[in-house]
Amino acid sequence: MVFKENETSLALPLGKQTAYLDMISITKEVAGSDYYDLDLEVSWSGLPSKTNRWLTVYGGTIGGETLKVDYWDGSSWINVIPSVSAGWNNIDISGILDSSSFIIRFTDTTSIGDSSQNNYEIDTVYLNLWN
Ligand SMILES: [Ca+2]
Ligand SMILES: [Ca+2]
Repeated sequence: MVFKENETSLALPLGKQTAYLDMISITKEVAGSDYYDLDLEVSWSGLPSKTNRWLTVYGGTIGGETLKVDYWDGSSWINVIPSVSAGWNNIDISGILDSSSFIIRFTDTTSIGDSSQNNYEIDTVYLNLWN
């Protein structure tokens, strides 16, 4: 998308021939259809109230692009795992989980312009709750 401002001129005293030309080009870049973006949500409901609350993610082969986990605090997404690694990822969410439901999402780090597809293996995701 290109916007171009029209040529403008300014009336000057007799004998002077000066024209002012302005052209502004604004280019809006739109991502093509060949970019890769991950946004996978997982939710729990009917959770019991327990003293200890942990989120566990077991990763298999993790692609080169960083995989993150965010949780939903009721109004926005807050990061809880900055970079999921292969093997066990155990996160204490005792100070986060305070209701009977919990929603997380897996996201990658680059969406617009990412033409390189990555694969992630997540073997299990669970909440460990106990007193
Ligand atoms: Ca991506
Ligand atoms: Ca990628």
